[in-house]
Amino acid sequence: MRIDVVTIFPEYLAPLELSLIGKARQDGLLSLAVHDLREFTTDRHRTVDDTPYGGGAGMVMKPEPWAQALESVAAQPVHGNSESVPTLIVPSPAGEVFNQELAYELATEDHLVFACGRYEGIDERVLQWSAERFRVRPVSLGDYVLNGGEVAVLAMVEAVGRLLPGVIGNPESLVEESHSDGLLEYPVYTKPSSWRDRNVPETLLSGNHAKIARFRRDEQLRRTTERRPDLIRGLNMASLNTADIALLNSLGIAPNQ
Ligand code: 6GU
Repeated sequence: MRIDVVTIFPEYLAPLELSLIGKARQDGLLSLAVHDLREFTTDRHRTVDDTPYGGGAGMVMKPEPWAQALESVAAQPVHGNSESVPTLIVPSPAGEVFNQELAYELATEDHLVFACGRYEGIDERVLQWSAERFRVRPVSLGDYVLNGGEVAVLAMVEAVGRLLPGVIGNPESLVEESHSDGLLEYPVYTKPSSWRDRNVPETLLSGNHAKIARFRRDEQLRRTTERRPDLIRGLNMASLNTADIALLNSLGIAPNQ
């Protein structure tokens, strides 16, 4: 996969050289480039913003530097596939909400471009114009406001990058993590089995693998009911077995049908 990030703060993306994503880049599993939007300005002051038409607070990012930057990254060939349409992700609190399902979808793409807005946002015409060469997706991390898209890009690139083939040594660890089956992850414990008068749940020491699997599943359902009732409401009934439904009933939840 190729990823391009356009930003006025390239240094903000430095952590993408570290850890799992940094290693994936070194190993050639991910080709990632960060571009300074100001490199695509032509005036002496390298201006990227201006006042909003219609008035109001703050500044708006000017269209022309964005058009130059996006044309430049779209023109760079992506190894393996010259036919595919790159996806332009525009981080914005006004976007669709990013989740694990979207991370899986984006992980199948050949070329992702992230356009980091600052100030009050990017001139809307850039998004319309971009639709001619990109699949454009405004994406939000959740219902709160960041100062710009850079921190959101760090989160999204990590969530997508770890799903690329070969990035995580043991792909089994992707199977049982939070959100992979619509539920939160079960709690985990390690040695010692007794620590400051707190014991690891007995079942986990039993060696009975069927009982352990049931215990963990119950804990997932309990935790998700407590912390994320919205996820329980959204569960696909076909993913629940008789024991799951019994546990949910014991928590006072009668799954639909
Ligand atoms: Cl993706 N961008 C910005 N600027 N603020 C946000 C966000 C994104 N997601 C939540 N808040």
